Amino acid sequence: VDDDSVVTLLDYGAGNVRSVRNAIRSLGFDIKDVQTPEDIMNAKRLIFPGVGAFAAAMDVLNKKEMAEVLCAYIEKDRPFLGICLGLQLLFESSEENGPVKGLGLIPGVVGRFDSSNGFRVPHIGWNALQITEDSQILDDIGSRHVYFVHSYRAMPSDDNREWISSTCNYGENFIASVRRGNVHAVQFHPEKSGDVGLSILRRFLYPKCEITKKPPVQRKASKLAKRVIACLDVRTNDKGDLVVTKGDQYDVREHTKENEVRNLGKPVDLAGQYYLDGADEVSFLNITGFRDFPLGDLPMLQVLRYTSENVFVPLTVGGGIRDFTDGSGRYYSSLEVASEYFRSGADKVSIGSDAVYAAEEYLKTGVRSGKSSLEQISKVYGNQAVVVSIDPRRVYLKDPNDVVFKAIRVRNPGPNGEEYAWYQCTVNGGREGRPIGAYELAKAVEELGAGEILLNCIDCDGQGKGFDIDLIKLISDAVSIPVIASSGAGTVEHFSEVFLETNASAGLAAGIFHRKEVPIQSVKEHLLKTGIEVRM
Ligand code: 1PR
Repeated sequence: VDDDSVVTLLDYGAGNVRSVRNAIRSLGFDIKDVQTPEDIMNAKRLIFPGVGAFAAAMDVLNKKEMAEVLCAYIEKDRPFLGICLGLQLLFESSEENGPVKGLGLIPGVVGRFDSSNGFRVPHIGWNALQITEDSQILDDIGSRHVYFVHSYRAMPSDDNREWISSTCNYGENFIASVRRGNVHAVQFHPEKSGDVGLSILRRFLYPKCEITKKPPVQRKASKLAKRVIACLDVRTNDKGDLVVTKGDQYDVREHTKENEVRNLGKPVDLAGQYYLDGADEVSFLNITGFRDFPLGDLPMLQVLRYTSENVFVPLTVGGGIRDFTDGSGRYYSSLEVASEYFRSGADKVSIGSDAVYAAEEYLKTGVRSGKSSLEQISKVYGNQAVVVSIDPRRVYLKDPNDVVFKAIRVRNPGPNGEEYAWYQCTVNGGREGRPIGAYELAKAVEELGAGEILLNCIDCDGQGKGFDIDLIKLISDAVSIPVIASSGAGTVEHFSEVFLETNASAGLAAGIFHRKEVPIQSVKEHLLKTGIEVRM
């Protein structure tokens, strides 16, 4: 293979870099993996997509005797692109489980975002950048948004000013990218930032390429954009095909004589279409995962692999993440199940039923056992990689003191004029109610390590009458991690309503997108007109 079309990739095996590989390949390059320190020195161009925790990454670099070589490579001004942790490691040290010493090429300490000022940590989502004049790889992007997911950040100072090529504001101005000569590093994820991200990678790989688009005029202030997420509920139909389905209040069967599972399309095709339509994220929920073991469900892994080849925004997958013993007695931990999902292209996993059991146990004992799937996966892959999906059902009450769970006054009274309700969590796709409320669950899973909450509502699912604003307000005010509002979207106004009246970070919909009733672009245009920042 011609050296000119090869990218050397420093992947030390701590997580999923499949999407970086896919993005590089989509730009016409082959990949050579670093096996030895010499491979770094011989690289024509080196990409370092740091994943996992700072200390673990430094440990691997030191053990493999790559830290010194990497510093030498960078000091020689050879073409380098660090991504996310690949930027942070260039600094002197990090406070992540530390202080831990870094490569020390850039003055400064990497610290945690301060969540006390009302900004949710992790910082997940799309932001525009303030770009300095001399950014080179960012020359195409202007005020367009890029995708971040991180809890730690490096701050600008007089000592590192000459390195900074862009900053981003998230409660404070932090370093979004650095550049010196041929050395670049970005805190955000170009491989997950749609066509903008691909154009950044392209400019790194082809430094002499012309600017493809005239960047739009720089806006004054940019906030974290509200995300619009397309969700695909996936299951095998009675013919054995994996299909995208959609329920009414979780009932996915047609009410005809055949009683078939509703079939709204093919998962990979629809996901690809939603990416092109401007979805900020795509979620797959394997809705029968609670009874079918997902690693036996190879088509779902295949769906992720194929999707991640062409979809360059974050992918979440949920369903069946739990410990499991198969027919032959082989035991699989939930961590193995999640790892397989990550290896196949998922950026986040979503846990439903198993998180309910974990929260119940935690509230009963008051002890974080560390054994739940939620705790184990977030320990290894980080909080930002773990979503908890809540499937609550409204239970109306005359008197809020009738239950021990958090009950609230609801805007639409119940069938017998009840003015209050609590939101009972369910497991197994809504089939079984559990003795825990959505409020109690949300707070517990945040403490157990969830990085985000996907908040459904069985009563609203598939109804097209709008999100459950009471529930979403309750939960998004109760936790400091991002909350995705889900269930009930029927019009573009439902999205502005949920963002204006609650602290939700994202709005998710399924039915209206599958049935092509409301295009994603219309939702975004409406939000923009309403003064809500979105990625266009
Ligand atoms: O319990 O860890 O195996 O996870 C199972 C996952 O599958 C959970 O995330 C659960 O929400 C989901 N699930 C299980 N059964 C169903 C079902 O519909 N029968 N789907 C199901 C949940 C809800 C949303 C839906 C929104 C928006 N679907 O994902 O997409 O309500 O719909 P809309 O815009 O059409 O109103 P585990």
